[in-house]
Amino acid sequence: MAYSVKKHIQQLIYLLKIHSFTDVVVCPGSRNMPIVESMCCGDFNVHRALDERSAGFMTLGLAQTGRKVAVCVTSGSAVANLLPALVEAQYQGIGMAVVTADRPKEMIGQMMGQTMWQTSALASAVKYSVDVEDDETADGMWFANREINAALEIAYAGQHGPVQINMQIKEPFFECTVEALPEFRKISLIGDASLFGDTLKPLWEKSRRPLVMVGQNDGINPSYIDAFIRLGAPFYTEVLSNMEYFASHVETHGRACQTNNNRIPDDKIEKYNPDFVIYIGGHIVSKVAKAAITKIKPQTVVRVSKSMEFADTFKCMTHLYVDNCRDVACYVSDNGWTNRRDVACNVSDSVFTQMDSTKYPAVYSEFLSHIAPSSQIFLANSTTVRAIDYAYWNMPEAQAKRPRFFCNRGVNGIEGSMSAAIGYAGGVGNSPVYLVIGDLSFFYDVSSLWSVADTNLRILLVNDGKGSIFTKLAMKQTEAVKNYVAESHDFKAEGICESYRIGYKRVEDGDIPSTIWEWYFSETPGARLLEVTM
Ligand SMILES: Cc1ncc(C[n+]2csc(CCOP(=O)(O)OP(=O)(O)O)c2C)c(N)n1
Repeated sequence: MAYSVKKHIQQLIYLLKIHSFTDVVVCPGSRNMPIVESMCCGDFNVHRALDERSAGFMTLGLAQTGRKVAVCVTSGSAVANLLPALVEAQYQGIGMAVVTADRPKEMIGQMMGQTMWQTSALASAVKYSVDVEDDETADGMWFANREINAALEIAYAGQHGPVQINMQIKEPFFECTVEALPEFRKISLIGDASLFGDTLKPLWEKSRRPLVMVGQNDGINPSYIDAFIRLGAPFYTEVLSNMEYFASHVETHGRACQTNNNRIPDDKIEKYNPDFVIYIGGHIVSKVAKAAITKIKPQTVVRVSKSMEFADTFKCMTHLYVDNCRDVACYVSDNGWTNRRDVACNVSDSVFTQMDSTKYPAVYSEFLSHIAPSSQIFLANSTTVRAIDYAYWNMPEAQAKRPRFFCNRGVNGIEGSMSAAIGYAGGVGNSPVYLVIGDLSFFYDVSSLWSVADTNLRILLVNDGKGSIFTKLAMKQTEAVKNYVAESHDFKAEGICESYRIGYKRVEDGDIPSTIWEWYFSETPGARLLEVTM
């Protein structure tokens, strides 16, 4: 007996073992044969059943003895026969892994034997379901690893319940000749207090170059930030991390939130070469920062998240910690994690260099130099959020003003940036709200201006006559790209502003007179738009 040659089956068996599954219940079949044979040499207690309905209930009974159990069935109606036991397990809160063998998805509905849509068949009864393709490319293996890890952890998180792992298996699939399983990555879902408790402390103590990365922050539990500051590690932050703005919350724990003097810029992460990364918050905008961590593959990568989604942004997460919104700052001092300010001070001096002031048009840094303290600034996606981020980190005076940044960064759409800013402006009454936006994002969302008249929204429209991001990517600049991808145009916003009764002025970048900025920032309430063309 030996393991299947199929890599996704090897991953499945390895991960079942490393997630402490001790028992498997197996049913007869052809498509699931390589899984069953691999399970038989995987050091599990193997139980057999003929009828899948009964196998489901046997699994439930075994699970009630406190063991972690998987059931494995072949494709087709075999899968549907598990449903009664899964519904029972769901309502009793009993965890288990349901492994269903399947044909590749292009075969479903093609009059092939024993095929049907197997994940939708069980969808109502499982907590989580993953459809693993028989794909041995790096991306295919990453997907299988991440998703099998997720399923096996989610089954036992919160209210326990069944999870489905649907294994698509291409022909030929009977070859089982692998004597020893290779190792695969384990991702652990860590619970309450383990973040600063026994699980990670030894890894932290061993680490030589820790790094805390903060993504979009619109409600990170501030006590985490306080805890990380106390730990003294360097930070990677962006404007959307809003660290300076949220300083006041953190100060309640007795220290100012200043991470900017301890910040590693994205292009220096590779040189710093972190071995322990904590990633908290939403999206990180910088592709350079993300690619650096993916390349380095630090030994420990902890994602602190509000959801149980296995967001493996860097493809090397080792622990997922779900924040349950408690005050955690005390854990750090109580559990005596070593402060790593030693590393922090050394690296930040050696990696900091002046930024290239010509990388983006001057309008972005000019805008930041004029803002009032605590300004509320909405950024559109694409170039805008990157350019403002770049300018901000080169401007200590802007950081000191502690602005708050917003951006539709959940899925990066360009369609509602202005709508969101108008909604916010409508909610805060007379205080000015700022929106920096590119031309496609602006023209896309013009209908939102219907409601702008009652607000004090100040729009800075950077109109470069195209989706300029597409001229910076590695795509060939053909006529088709120019017209239908970058959507080149020569439209201006003047007529639109007249229709919606928005104060309007237009200037060329590089020569924005101070009187124009005075007009744009003036305290007289009312919506206005400054269009900067280039
Ligand atoms: C709803 C939606 N459609 C399409 C896209 C793809 N997209 C990303 S950036 C971009 C161009 C944005 O152009 P603009 O707002 O002028 O910003 P620039 O990069 O030129 O500063 C497009 C179309 C998207 N993100 N969201």
